[in-house]
Amino acid sequence: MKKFFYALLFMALAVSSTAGAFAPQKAMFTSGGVGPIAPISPDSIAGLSLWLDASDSGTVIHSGGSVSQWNDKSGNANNATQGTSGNRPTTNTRTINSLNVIDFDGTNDGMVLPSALYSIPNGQNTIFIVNFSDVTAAGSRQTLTAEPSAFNINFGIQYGPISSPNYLGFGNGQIARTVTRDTNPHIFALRKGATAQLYYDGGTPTSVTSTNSTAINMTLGYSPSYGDYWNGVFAEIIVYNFALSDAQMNGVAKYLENKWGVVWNSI
Ligand SMILES: [Ca+2]
Ligand SMILES: [Ca+2]
Repeated sequence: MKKFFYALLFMALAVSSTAGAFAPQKAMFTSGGVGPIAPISPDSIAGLSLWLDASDSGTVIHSGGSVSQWNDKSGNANNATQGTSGNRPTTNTRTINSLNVIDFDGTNDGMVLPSALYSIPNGQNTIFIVNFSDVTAAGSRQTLTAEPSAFNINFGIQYGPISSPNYLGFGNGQIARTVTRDTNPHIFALRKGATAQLYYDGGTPTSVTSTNSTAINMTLGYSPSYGDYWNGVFAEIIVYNFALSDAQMNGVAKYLENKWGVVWNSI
């Protein structure tokens, strides 16, 4: 009987070690080991700090399509808001994969996130952003942004030229990678542990040593110091307060892939 117990224990340990350092998701066992990646719902992983989902109409508060508040589904009520009517993005006019997205005009549209999130850049975190850019020309555009001080962006993902190439950037040039701009929706992701890794539709990241600092602001679609207004749409934004495992990254990305018809190359 004892032998049988140890055999079971060994099997359980073997299964959990192949699934990575974090608790495996239930759905991961449905493939029977190595196989297709199962989607992971964002809120099934502890440490979810922000979850904005444009396809969930109950979370988008608007008047005539003008969005004053985009409610956080993480359970933390970290809702994005915009008090000035001319600066509000638009809902119910555009879609990705037949699902509603929020349209930012590239001129003055942006949303503000609450101070409860300001500590997130001061440690480990993971960000996913499903978006579509209307512009392929040069010009820096902000997705999710935070500043530790004015004119010093330390968190989030920029899209634009740092000098001449198009790039995805994290921080003030802390990560800059050349990407080919196109007319497809994409998944931008950042995983910040001991190193900060920037992903463009998954695959091989661009990495730098992480630095930490508390933010004085956090915004969606623009930088309070620089402007850099996003011209295009946001579909979904997910932020965790720790660095996800590879398996967790791939699982959350699979959820986004299935939903929005975007592509994620497994990491
Ligand atoms: Ca506007
Ligand atoms: Ca536009």
